[in-house]
Amino acid sequence: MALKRELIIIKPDGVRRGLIGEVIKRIEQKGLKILKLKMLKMSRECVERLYDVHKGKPFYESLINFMTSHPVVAILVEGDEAIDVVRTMIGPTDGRKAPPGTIRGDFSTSIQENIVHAADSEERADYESRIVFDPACDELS
Ligand code: FUP
Repeated sequence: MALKRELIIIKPDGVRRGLIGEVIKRIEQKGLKILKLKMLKMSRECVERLYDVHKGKPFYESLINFMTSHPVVAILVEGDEAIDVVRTMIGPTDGRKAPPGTIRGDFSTSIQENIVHAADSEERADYESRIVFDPACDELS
């Protein structure tokens, strides 16, 4: 058993569309343990840190604007191989290609507005958790 921690963010579209409960239900139903959970409105600077690897890409500005447009919900979970388990549950980035049964496959037809973000490694989960659970990153606090 390889116990790992994964960071999930319910993106502005997921929150606006009333899918917070649906995403949390799926996390709990799967058997992942929720360690931390927080609603926040991310500052631009913190979203830029979150998406540092995408800086300079054509979709970067649009992505930053979208992620700062509305509150999000950050969820830190723990479970056996949690990174792989969560990435499988959410499906591929493009909601149009994500298979039914995945969160993106069931609720999105967009690449950007695809309901959830999840870190792609343990290192990134740790890095991203520090950002989203930092009170300084939350414009609601
Ligand atoms: P994922 O790890 O599945 O969330 O996807 P990526 O890290 O590849 O993408 C990060 C964010 O950039 C996602 F919100 C989707 C967005 N994106 C675009 O908007 N356009 C693209 O062409 C690729 C990614």
